[in-house]
Amino acid sequence: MKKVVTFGTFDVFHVGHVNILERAHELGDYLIVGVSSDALNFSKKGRYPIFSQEQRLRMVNAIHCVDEVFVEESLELKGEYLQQFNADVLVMGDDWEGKFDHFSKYAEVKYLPRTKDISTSEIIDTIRKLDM
Ligand code: C2G
Repeated sequence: MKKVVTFGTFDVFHVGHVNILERAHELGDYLIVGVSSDALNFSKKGRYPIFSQEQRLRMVNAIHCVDEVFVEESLELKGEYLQQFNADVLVMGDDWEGKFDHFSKYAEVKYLPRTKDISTSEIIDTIRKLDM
């Protein structure tokens, strides 16, 4: 069985997230998703996600092509996670192109094109600007 692992925050879940999860699943038989913890997000972006890690884990886990989810506590632990899950493929969006090549000793590293014209930060901005 070919195992695929991917990572992300998946905050304010949108169709770009669905697209990458479906394409990641197509690269193997079993898709495992590491969902960034609230603390990891705070350390990276200086703010907490809109949805808590429990909610984000539940939403990602509810997607039909996702077989398993876990909490990603640190960006640096990717090698450990890949070994722990016996991963064959690591999938990331191409906004991370080249950043995780050194994990190719644990799994084949593939970067998939991002879906154009949609992002969590743009959605948050649009909602903020709504005149309600
Ligand atoms: N994505 C995409 N198209 C978009 C938006 C996001 O393909 N329009 C992809 C990203 O490339 C990523 C996944 O969806 O592979 C999750 O996106 P984010 O939640 O923004 O993830 P990020 O905060 O970049 O991940 O180890 C990585 C960390 O977990 C952070």
